[in-house]
Amino acid sequence: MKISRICQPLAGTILVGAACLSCAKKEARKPYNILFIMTDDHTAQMMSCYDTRYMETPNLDRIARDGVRFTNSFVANSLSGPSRACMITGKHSCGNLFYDNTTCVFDNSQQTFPKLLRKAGYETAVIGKWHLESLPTGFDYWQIVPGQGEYYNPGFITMDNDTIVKQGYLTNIITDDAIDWMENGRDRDKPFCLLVHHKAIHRNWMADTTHLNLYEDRTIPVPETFYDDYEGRPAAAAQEMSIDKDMDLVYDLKLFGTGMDSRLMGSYMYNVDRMKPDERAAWDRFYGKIADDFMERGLSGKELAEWKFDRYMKDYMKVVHSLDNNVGRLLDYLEEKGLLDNTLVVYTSDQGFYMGEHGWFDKRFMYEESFRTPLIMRLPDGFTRRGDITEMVQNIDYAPTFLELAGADVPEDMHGVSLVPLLKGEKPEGWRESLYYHFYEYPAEHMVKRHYGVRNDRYKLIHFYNDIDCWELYDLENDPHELHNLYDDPAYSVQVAMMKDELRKLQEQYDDPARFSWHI
Ligand code: SGN
Ligand code: CA
Repeated sequence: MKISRICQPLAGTILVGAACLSCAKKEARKPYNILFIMTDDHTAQMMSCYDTRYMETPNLDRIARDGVRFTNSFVANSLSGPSRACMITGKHSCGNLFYDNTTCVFDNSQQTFPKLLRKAGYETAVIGKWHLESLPTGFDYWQIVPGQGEYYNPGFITMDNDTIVKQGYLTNIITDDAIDWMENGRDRDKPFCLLVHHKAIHRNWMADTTHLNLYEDRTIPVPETFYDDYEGRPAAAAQEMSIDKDMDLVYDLKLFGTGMDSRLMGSYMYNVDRMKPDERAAWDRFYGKIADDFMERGLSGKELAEWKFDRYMKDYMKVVHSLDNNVGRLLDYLEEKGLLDNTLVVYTSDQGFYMGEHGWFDKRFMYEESFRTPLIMRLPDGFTRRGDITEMVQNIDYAPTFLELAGADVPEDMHGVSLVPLLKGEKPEGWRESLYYHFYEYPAEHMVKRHYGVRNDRYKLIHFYNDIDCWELYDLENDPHELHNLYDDPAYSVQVAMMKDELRKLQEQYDDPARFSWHI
């Protein structure tokens, strides 16, 4: 898809007539800035603009209230590195060749939207989590955390490939650095595209010590599907991401000092040993009480599983709280500096997450909670669309969106589609009716089997492959929690065939070699 400029500069020409006057007005408009905030593992269930059951996120809600909320936003591969590669290239994993977190290094010589924006005259920067293994390219400025990053007194890799340690809590530091770059670092003669990419809310959900006491008085009911038995879904049964069985009492739930053994003790110690003495004292005081209480209770069975769920939710919420505050700081900065109305502010996550649904934490599956990702935007002047956008969108769409917004061409080989027409309130004809998904990281942590699939507004078809050959079909209208696999139900043979056709079509369209490995 090519975007052509409607208005060419007419140097030295006297403009007469309404059409030309509006043309001249458009040319006078300053190019839009882009502030792209992305978090890690932040799921829509934990944002009050999407879901009011659990917690309040007033600053994120500000973005949605003043702008738009996508209600059908998805990723292409629900894992950090791959998701970031899809986002930055506008291509599915089969197109950018970054399939998983464990074996891949991103080929940083390939085409990405920051490189194209730079060519179009933008100043580009990324601050925070990167997770693509090779160093960032296409940025005028970058400062990234190594790998997953550390919550406390974290390391950063600088542009001269040095590792430095900064003092403080990571979510605050990333925001400080982002504001500092906007204020002092950038070339003010150019529009900017700044990627603020947080480690929060990634495992093991370590809150800022100043927020430890939040949410402690809340009673949080387990979700409806917490006790899922995975009947008819062998791949779902095979995972290792159960709150009950796999969530670690020391590393994840911070029950240190109880004499309890933990496979992840080293990881826990690595993280808490980074704290300054006052931080560590506050931490140990808070979790020490919880550990004492836990030991006294002597929980087992369902009670233990629900206790773990409750602690997980509370820790996660504390980390979100900090994130929400820091998003507020960024919005305030833009407002104070008069930049807000000329900036597209995007908030999303690298994928969704399970908050106890199916009994899980983590992501990876093409089931709704982790296939979806939150997406809200505050729109700059000239974009009047507000409220919900219900079309199916995917993280491969961000790259073409930013390019179109910048007035740059969208390369033909990008798989994604610009969201700009949706942001303008148009109802573009022929909008996609189905989405493609492919997850590759197996065998690996959490043991979610490889799978690809297709989803339309009613059905979802998934094929788990590799050391399993298992198909699943869900009727999302009648079974929104995806508990009943209809694939072998003769009453659904027509839907199975229809979805297989669609899957084949998408695998051809995106040139995914997986299309050669199965037969109808
Ligand atoms: C780490 C976590 C996993 C998580 C992956 C991927 N383990 O390995 O629980 O699934 O990251 O997450 S931990 O013991 O290191 O916390 S991703 O968001 O980066 O893809
Ligand atoms: Ca993630």
